[in-house]
Amino acid sequence: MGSWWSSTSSSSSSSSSPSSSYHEQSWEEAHDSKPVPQRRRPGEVRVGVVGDPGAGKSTFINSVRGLRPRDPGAARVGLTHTTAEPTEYPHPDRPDDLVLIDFPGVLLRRHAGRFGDFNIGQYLLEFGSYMQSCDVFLVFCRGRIQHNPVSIALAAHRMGKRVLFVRSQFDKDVADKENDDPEYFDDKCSVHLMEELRQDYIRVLRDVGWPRDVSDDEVFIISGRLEYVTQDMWDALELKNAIFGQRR
Ligand SMILES: Nc1nc2c(ncn2[C@@H]2O[C@H](COP(=O)(O)OP(=O)(O)O)[C@@H](O)[C@H]2O)c(=O)[nH]1
Ligand SMILES: [Mg+2]
Repeated sequence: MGSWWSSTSSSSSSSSSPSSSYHEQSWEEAHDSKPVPQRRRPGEVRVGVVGDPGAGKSTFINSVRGLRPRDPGAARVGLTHTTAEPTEYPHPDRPDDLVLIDFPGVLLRRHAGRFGDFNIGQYLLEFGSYMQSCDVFLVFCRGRIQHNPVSIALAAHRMGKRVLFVRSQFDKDVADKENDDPEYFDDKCSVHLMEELRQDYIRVLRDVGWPRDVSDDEVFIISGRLEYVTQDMWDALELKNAIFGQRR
């Protein structure tokens, strides 16, 4: 049985470069892409943060650094702003050897003279080298994991990188649940919801044919806002520890 993305890619295999799929355009072919990563320092661990625009990547990076969006040195966040180029931020507790890299969200661009939806080949053409410089990826999504973040995650996996999945904006999930099913919280709390969403997430990844079993401790359910990250709400502490504990 073909996996979800192999059937997706074969259906798009008639498209021509540069809109060719990931399977036609390997990252090696694309590795003269711009921009180029900063020079790697000895022993440095590089954590790439990828995913949908608006998933909360920049917000989370700011929060790990103890910054609010408008603080000096903070990554720009917002409902319309999207990061245009990979941007490196030193981890506050290991500024010399741990770097968080805020990647642009999925691209929705006109290219090759036609309207283009997200194209992993194009993404790798632009950011493949930068991705190659990372040791581990945090794949962010808001809500259920979707096609585009899985495509980026798969590309990272095929580069031999570690991949961790982050479902962000869980505070909004809780508010939605309160609205949709108020009785749920009569005898349950947000931690129950968190575990349900984690199992659902793992099930979706299995169903789409993710190449290996994903374990509970590879899926993090968080809110990336500063107050939740500083108070270690939900999986914030586990995620911070996972980042901090990464080795090359
Ligand atoms: N409620 C809530 N809002 C969030 C969270 N993370 C990000 N946001 C908001 O979502 C929007 C997009 O966030 P941003 O960090 O710019 O997303 P990015 O494109 O993935 O970098 C901003 O308005 C943030 O304030 C979260 O965990 N909870
Ligand atoms: Mg951003």
